Formats: sequence, C-alpha cells, structure tokens
Amino acid sequence: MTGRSQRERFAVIRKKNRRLMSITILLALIGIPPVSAIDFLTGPAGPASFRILLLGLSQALLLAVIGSLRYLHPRSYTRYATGLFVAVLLTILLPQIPDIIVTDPSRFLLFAATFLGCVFFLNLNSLRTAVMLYATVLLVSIVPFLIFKPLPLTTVIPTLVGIALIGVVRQRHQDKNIETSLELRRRKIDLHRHTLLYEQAVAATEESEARYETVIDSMAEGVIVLSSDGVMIACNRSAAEILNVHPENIVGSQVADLNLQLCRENGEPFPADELPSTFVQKQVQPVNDVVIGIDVDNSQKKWLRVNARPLFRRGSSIPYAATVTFADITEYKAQADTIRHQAFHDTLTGLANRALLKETLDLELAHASREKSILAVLFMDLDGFKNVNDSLGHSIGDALLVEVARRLRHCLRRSDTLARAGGDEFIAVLPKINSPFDARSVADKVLAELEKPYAVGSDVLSISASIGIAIFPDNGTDGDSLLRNADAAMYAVKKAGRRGIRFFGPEMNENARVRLGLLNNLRQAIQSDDLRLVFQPRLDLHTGRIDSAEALLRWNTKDGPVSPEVFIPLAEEGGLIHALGDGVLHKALSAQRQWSADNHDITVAVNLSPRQFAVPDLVERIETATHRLGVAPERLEIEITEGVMIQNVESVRRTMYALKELGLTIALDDFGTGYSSLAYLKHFPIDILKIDRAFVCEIPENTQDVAILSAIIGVARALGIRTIAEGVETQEQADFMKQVGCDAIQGYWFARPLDSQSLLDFIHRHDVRAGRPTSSHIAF
Ligand SMILES: Nc1nc2c(ncn2[C@@H]2O[C@H](COP(=O)(O)OP(=O)(O)OP(=O)(O)O)[C@@H](O)[C@H]2O)c(=O)[nH]1
Ligand SMILES: [Mg+2]
Repeated sequence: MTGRSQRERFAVIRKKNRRLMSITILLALIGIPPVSAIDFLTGPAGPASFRILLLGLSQALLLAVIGSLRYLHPRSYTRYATGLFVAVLLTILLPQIPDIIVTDPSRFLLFAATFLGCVFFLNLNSLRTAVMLYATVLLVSIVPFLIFKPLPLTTVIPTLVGIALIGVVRQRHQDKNIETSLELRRRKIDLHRHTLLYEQAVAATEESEARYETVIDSMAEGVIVLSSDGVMIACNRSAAEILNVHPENIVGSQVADLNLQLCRENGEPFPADELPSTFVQKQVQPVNDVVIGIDVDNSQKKWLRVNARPLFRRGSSIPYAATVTFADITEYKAQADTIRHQAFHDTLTGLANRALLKETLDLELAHASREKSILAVLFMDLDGFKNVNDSLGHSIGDALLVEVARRLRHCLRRSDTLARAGGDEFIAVLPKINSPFDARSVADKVLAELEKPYAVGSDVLSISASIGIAIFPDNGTDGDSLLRNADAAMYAVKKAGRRGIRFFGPEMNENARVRLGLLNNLRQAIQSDDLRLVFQPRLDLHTGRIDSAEALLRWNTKDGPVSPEVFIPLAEEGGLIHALGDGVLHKALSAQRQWSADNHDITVAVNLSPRQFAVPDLVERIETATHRLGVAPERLEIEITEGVMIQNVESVRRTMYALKELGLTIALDDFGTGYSSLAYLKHFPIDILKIDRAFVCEIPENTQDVAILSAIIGVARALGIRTIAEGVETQEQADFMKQVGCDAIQGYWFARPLDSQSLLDFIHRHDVRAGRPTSSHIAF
C-alpha cells in the first residue's frame, strides 16, 4: 500500500519536472545564450569572446542536463546535480571572478544572476515564482550592464524579446493556471461529490449486506458458499443447524472435513466429485433438487434436498464459487416414503401389493430376457381360508395371513419377490432359476412350511395351500400372461381337490377360457330370465302326502344343460349369485302362490349359499318378497349347508332366529358330508335335517350306512328335528326310511323335479292314486 503511493507521488513530480525541464531549457536558450551572443557580437572579437560564448552555451547545456536528471529522479538526482552544477560553475567562474569584477562588473552580475536564477529554478516547485524571480534578477542584472557599458539599443532587443517571451509564457501560464485552478476546483467538487456518493454507496452496500445477512440467516434453508477449490467461504445459521456443525467449523473447511457420510436415496455412498457444489462449477450450470442423505455424527440420518448455482464475477463466464442451498426434508421424505410404501405394499403383511409386483415382475422379465435366464411365478392360495375367518373370526384370519407371509418370506431368497395379491392369495417371483425343478422344490418347501401347525391362542390350526407355477419364457413372456397362467395352474389344483402344486399347461388356459365364456353366458341368461326353476316333491312318510317341494335351478344352454354344481360356484365367483338368488326366490314364491291358489298348501324349499346367507339384509329381503307375492312365510323353507353355520356364528344364529320369527322353516342340507357336527343341531334353530344321498344310495346293503342313518334319525327325533332322506331311488330305500322313522323322502323313486304346473298335476295324480280326494276336490 505505502510503496504504491510513493510511486504515484513520484509520477506526479516527474510530470511536473518535465514541464520545469522544458521551461528551464527554453529560458536557458532564450535568456543566457542571447546575452552571450550579444556580448560576442558587440564585444571585440577574440578568444575571450569565444570563451564567453562557450560559457553561455555550456550553461544552457548544463541546465538541460540537470533538468533531465531531475526528470529521471525527482529528489536525490536533483540535489546531486545541483551540487555538481554549482561546483562546475564555480570551477569555471572562480578563476575569472577577480578579473571579471575588475574589468567587467556587469558581466559578473550577469553570471551571478544566471547562477542564482538556476539555483532558484531547480529548487522551487512553483513555476510561476521561479520565472518571476528569474526575470527580476535578469532585469536587475541588465540595468547595471546598461549603466556601466552603454550599448546600442539593438543589442538590448534580444534580451527584451526574451523578457517579452517570458511575459507571454508567464501570461499563458497564468491563463492556464486559472483554467487549471477552475478545473481543479471542478475536480475537487467532483471528487467531493464522488466521495459523498462513494460513502453513500458504501453505507448502502453495508446496509444491504446486513439486510441480506439477516434474511439469509432467517431462512429455514441452509446456504453455503463454496469457492472454486471447494472451501466453504460462508454459511448461514440454518446450514450450521442442519449439518449440526458450528459455523466456525464450516467456514474455511472443505466439505470432506465435516465428516458427513453422504449417500444417495438408494443408500449408495455419494461420490465427492458428483456433489452438486463440484458438479455446478465443473459443468457451469445449476443443479436442482438432488436428494442427499447425511449421517450426522453417525447417529442421525437426515435427508436434504440440494440446489446449487454457479457464481460469476462481472464479465466472466468462469465460476469463482458456488452457492449451495439445502432444505431438511427428513420428515417430508419419511411421510412420502410411508405414502409410497402404503401405495405399493399390503398394509396387513407389509408385503408388496399387486401394483408393485407388476412393476418388479416387468423389470425382472426384462432382465431375464436380456440374460436369457429362467424365471418362475408361483401363485399360492390358501385352502379353505374362508372357514378360518368364519369360524375363528377375521382377526385370527388376519394373524394367520401375517404368519403365512412370514413363513413364505422365509422360504424364498432375498432376490425373490413376494407379494400379497389380495385375500389369501400370495404370489412369488423367482428370477434366475436353473430349471423349472427349482421352482418345484421351492413350491414343495412352501407347502411343507405352510402346513406346519399355527398356534392360535390355546388352539392349534393347520392349513394347506394350492400352488400354480408358470415359467418364463415357456408359459408366457409378459407379466400379465405369466400371472394369468400361474393363476390358472393354481385353479387347476383347487379343482382337483386342493392342496397341491401344478405347473401351467395349455389346457388350463382353455379351461379358463371356457369358464369365462360360461360366466358371460350365465350373466346373459340371468338378464334374459333363461334359467328355469323345477320342483322336486317330497313325500311325508307318516301321512303319505306331498307336503313340500325343493326348488332346483336348471340352465339349458344351446350346448346342453349345465349342472348347478358348475354354474352356482361360477355365479359366486363372478358376483352373480345375488341376482341369481333373488330370481330363484321370486320364482319359488310365485310357484307357491300358484299351488296355494290350487288349494295345495305345499311348502317351497329354496337353497341359500353361504354367500347369500351372509347378506346383511337377508331377512328384510325375504320378508319383502313374501309380502309382495302374498305368500305366507310359513310356506317358505330355507335350505342351508354347514358352510353357512361355520361363518360368523353369532350373526348366523341371529339371522336364523329372525327368519324363524318370521315364520320360515330352516333345513340343514347335505347333512353327513361336511363337518356333521351334532353341536350345530343344538346351537342353531334347525327344523329339518336333510340326510345326504351318500348315506342313502347303498341302503340297505351297507350296514355302516344303516347304522349311521339310524343314529342320525334317532338323534334328530330326540331333538325334535324332522328328517328328510335325499336321493331315495328304490322301494327298499323308501321302506327302510319309513322303518327307521325318517319323516320324509325325496328322490327319483317318488318323483323327479317338475315344473310348477307339472307338480300340480303330479299332486293331483298322487292324491287320486292314494284314494284321497285331491285338494281341489276338497274345495268342491
Ligand atoms: N382375515 C382376512 N380375510 C380376508 C382378507 N381379505 C380377504 N379375506 C377373506 O379370505 C377369503 C379368501 O377366499 P377364497 O380363497 O376364495 O376362499 P377359501 O376358503 O380359501 O377357498 P379356496 O381358496 O377355494 O380353498 C375370503 O373369505 C375373504 O373374505 C383379509 O385381509 N383378512
Ligand atoms: Mg383360498
């Protein structure tokens, strides 16, 4: 700082000296040599006059040299040169002084004046003062010269011209000085103004800096400025807080010094040369919304959303620094992760859901087709899970599903994907298997694992599963077809009796296609009322009368009749069962009204599937239907299977009692084929037990069946429950039933199912055969 101002001062002095030097040389040339020349021209010619001339010239030369020296170095050379000049002058003059004083005192004065003028010249800074002094001295020296040695006026002219020139110079300098001083004053004002403006600008900058600092410090986002060599040169309060580092430890350090473990969203370490602050300076473009995880002190993981901008100096396109701003999005990310997790995971088991499975399967398939590897899709469905829900409650069902998920996960590799597709369906994707046998052994393992007992409270539960397998690329090259085919294979297991494993085969697709076609036809048949109701009469063995008829649904398609055993489950799967059930009820009640109108007060029996029975407004529906069709509820019988009763026991009981209160009769169908728990008979308000045809068909030969039938009938009778034997096809069977005390029989021996009108005719014929007046006759 100090060295520079000295140089500047010298530059100013040099500039001034350049002007002084020019004036000095001019004055030396116009002042001294002319006087010497006059002397030379007017004096007597000879060596002395030459000496004087040379002296004048040497004076001029010396002055020029001194001026130059002074120009070269403003201070020391000036003094040195002045001394030199005085020494030289004295050396030349001193020997002559006595002679000159005696012979020519005016010349001595002239020399003395010249000398003094030079001395003044060289040591005065003001040009004006120097010129005036020199002019005065020159005039003073000329006057005695003129007095002592009068000369013709012409000889004085050059001197006068010199003086006049000096005057002109002086005048010009004066003018210039005025101009200069005006200019100076203007500059001074300008300077003053600039100083003021500068001071204002400095104050404004400081104020704005303070304001910015306050604003930046109050920002929730962290801000750090990094120099091009990666040093953090500024930071705000939030940056320190977010990074949990003291601001003093940030400023002046490199990012690496802060010892933050940086990672990407997928958990991989974040390479230092890809950090936004580095990237932004290398690529000279902003970086937006990069999510970076930091492990602050290895204890707390924070997630930051980072933006970075390069900073440029004015006019430069190379960044000298970068600002990095970052927001703590830990909470937001946790919420977003939760939402994402919920969107792609099953809440109960935490497994992937169908959507995520599809995404993962597509990725795995792309991989597998690139690598030409084999992939398997396992479609698993628990067998009879509905029963668990129904008998033990939904929460036990849930707990079982969670445990199943845990066991499945345990059977699979980390690279396998496991998803819950809904209900009790699970899907596993096994990439990179060596052969379909691998898939088979995984399925075997899964089956064995799932069949191990489950502890549910104090009870132990066991369950099996049906597993279908589809292999990429043999059974499909896209996710949808593989899933569909694995599902078809699983369905084939179910159809074959459940609990097992099957690989997909092309015929399964055919089955699925046929079933889909059948379902569509069934939908249309329901809409166009193409299904027919037939009635199978029952014979009361005590009275020999027809007291009731079971309504049975028939569906004839253009390809022939379809068994209810096929289309009823299909309607349940396809969500058509309620429409179908409503139609059956309506038709059955209409038929009953017709029979009643014919004075045959026969009860009509309608089957209800477990799904139909579970409809919450079942009682209201039935009440409304009976009311609308004008049928006494006592003339309606509901046939249910044991499957209904193992559903939510309490609600089933409530529904049954409500139906009974309405006046309905409740029959338990297919007794003996399922759980056949006699406890049902105690707990539920059952009026009729229908003994399954399986116990009847080998009667009377099969002694075991004889024993069972006798026992069932005996118990039922003891409980006050009527019994009806189904599938009675022979006289022996009918006789046997009568013999063991069965209340009624139903079967081909007595009557096949008939339509409503044919049933009426049948009743008439039956009454006539029995020698009884028919109801219509009685009416007469
Ligand atoms: N506890 C529980 N049950 C569920 C859940 N989701 C669906 N379910 C029930 O799971 C059962 C699955 O039905 P299915 O697989 O058709 O019935 P299933 O008794 O297992 O019969 P099959 O599979 O044919 O052997 C249905 O009764 C659903 O109501 C759930 O989240 N929790
Ligand atoms: Mg199931």
